[in-house]
Formats: sequence, structure tokens, C-alpha cells
Amino acid sequence: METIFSGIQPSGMLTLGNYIGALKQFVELQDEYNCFFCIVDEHAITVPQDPKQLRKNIKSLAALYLAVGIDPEKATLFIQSEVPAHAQAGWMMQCVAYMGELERMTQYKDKSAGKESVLASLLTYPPLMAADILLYSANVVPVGEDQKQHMELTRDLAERFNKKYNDILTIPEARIPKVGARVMSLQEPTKKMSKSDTNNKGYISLLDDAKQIEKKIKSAVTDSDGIVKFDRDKKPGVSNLLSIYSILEGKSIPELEEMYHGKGYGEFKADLAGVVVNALAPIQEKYFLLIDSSELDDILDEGAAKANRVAGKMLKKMENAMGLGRKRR
Ligand code: ATP
Ligand code: LTN
Repeated sequence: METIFSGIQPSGMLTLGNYIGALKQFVELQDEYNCFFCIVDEHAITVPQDPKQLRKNIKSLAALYLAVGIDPEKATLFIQSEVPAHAQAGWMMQCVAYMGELERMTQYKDKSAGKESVLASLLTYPPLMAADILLYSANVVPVGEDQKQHMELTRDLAERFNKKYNDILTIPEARIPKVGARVMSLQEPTKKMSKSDTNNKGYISLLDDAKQIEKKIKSAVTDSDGIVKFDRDKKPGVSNLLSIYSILEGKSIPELEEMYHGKGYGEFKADLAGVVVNALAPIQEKYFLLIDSSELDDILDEGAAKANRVAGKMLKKMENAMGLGRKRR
């Protein structure tokens, strides 16, 4: 069985973008692969976080992973900081990465733009992500479109490590969904939907209630021609809504265009709100059962134990290859 690794930052309540771009495919993949799903809290602190809130977000993300259908019998769910090998291997990967290639990352450029001071870790974020993946010899990494560049860098770093030291790292491949890899903001449909958006009308949180969802979709930015048709360049708002509808309902875009032929945006948006509410209802129900349960802690304990075993072995191999410390088996 091939191995999958993916991570999500506990940097706020997950959005419909995270669900469609990442979580939904995780659930579909857990039967076919040996899966490791990680709550990457060390990545989250590359931007300022309130410690109390961070702890809450970590638990909440763990509950959401399970609520969407990750089965701890099939997949390993764990918290990055509970597996010290990540930080250690992250440092080692920093020692094979060049400043120039890190400075070229668009996520770094976007997140540091206009800021007076930027944490060093925002720049060195991708080597830590590479370590996450390489420690588990992952073959496949399911992510949204925004992570494509980080995945290319991960492959470059792994190849460089293998050439320079010892051929021990597996070169991973990104798996980006064909539709929905980039769910856009409801307010600025040329920007990705993001949980750290300051305007909460731009995203639908996975825990938004029916009223909030209806309101946000109703006020989603579209255009003035009133035709429900997919055209990313000319009609980014409507195209985004069509993609969301298509994925959640399992209907193709041409099918939806046909369904709403001659109908206005009002009816289309009202139906879409219903589709989103229906898709999120079972997730929310499960989430509230799990969030304060001891079951959640047990699952995370077991996940950390398994991840520590697997990652610890690879860390030793990497240390031996680089000549760190004394030879260990
Ligand atoms: P932030 O918005 O705080 O920067 P994020 O949501 O982009 O965070 P993560 O939480 O780490 O970042 O993302 C988890 C997964 O969700 C990644 O695989 C990412 O590619 C995917 N993802 C994030 N936003 C979207 C989106 N708008 N559309 C599709 N996939 C997305
Ligand atoms: N950088 C990713 C989160 C992330 C990740 C990973 C994804 C950290 N480590 C390893 C896949 C594999 C993000 O911001 N979405």
C-alpha cells in the first residue's frame, strides 16, 4: 500500500475551501492508502497566534477531521508538535534549502507583503513541510492548488538530500483535485477562500449555521448579466459558486448550467445555500458530539505514538546520512 501524508494548520475554523480542496479527498483516499493526517500546529505559529486560542483550534481541527469521516482505524491522525522528529528533520531540511528558493515562494511573498516585521519561520515554513512529508516516505500528498509550489520545492529538497547524502528519501507527488482545488472568496472571487480572511463574509466556516450560510451566499459577489454560466475569467463569482455546487451535489457544471438556464441568480443562490447546509449538517452534528469527548484525546494519543514510531526511524536514517551525532541503529 502506498503512503499518503497531508496537513492542515489549526489557524482558525476551517472553511468550505479546506473541505472541498483537502478534507473531502482525504476521506475518499483513506481506504486505498496508508494515511497520515496531521494538525500542523508548528506551521500555524509562523504567524502570530494566541496560545489559548491555538489550543482550542487544535482540538477543534482534530474533531473536524473525524467529523468529516476520517476513520482512526484506517488513518493515523496526530498533532505535529507531539512528534518532535518534525522540528528536527525540519531543521535538517533547512540545511539543504537555499534562501533564494524560499524567497521565491508565493505564500511567503503574500503573507509577508506590507508587513513591518516578518518572522524568520515564515520563510523557513516549506522545509518544515518537506520534513513532514519525507519522514513518512509519503508517495502522495493531497493538497489544494495553493500548495503546488511548496510541493515542487519538497521534491527538489528531497532529490538534493538524496544526491548529497544518501538515497533514502521518497520523492512525493502532489495530488490536486480537478474541480474545487481553489475555492474562491465569496466577496473577492479572484482571491482564494481563506480562514484567515479578515472579512468573514468571504468564507463559509464548516460550523456556520443555516442562516449564516444563506446570508453569505446571498451576498456573494457575482456580476450583472444574470446568466448562470461557467467562465472563470469573465464571471469569476458565478463560476466559483457553480464549482462549489457541482462538487457538493455531484452534478457536472454543464448539467447545472442547463438546470438554471433562463433562471436568475436569486434562485440559483437559494438552491446552493440549501446544498451547502445539507452537506455541512451531518459534519456539524458529529463535531459537537466529539469536541469534548475523551475519545478524541485517545485517538490523538494513539496517533502520536504511531507517528513517533514511523518518523523516529526515518529521523535516525537522516541523521546517519548527514553524519549528525553518533551512529545509531
Ligand atoms: P490560511 O487561509 O490560514 O492561510 P489555509 O486554509 O490556506 O490557511 P491550511 O489550513 O493549511 O491553509 O490548508 C489546508 C488545506 O486546505 C491545504 O491542502 C490547502 O491547499 C487547502 N485549501 C486551503 N484553502 C483552499 C481553497 N480556498 N480552496 C481549495 N483548497 C484550499
Ligand atoms: N502548507 C500547508 C499545510 C501543510 C501541509 C504539510 C500540507 C503543512 N505540512 C504537509 C501537506 C503536507 C498549507 O498551508 N495548506
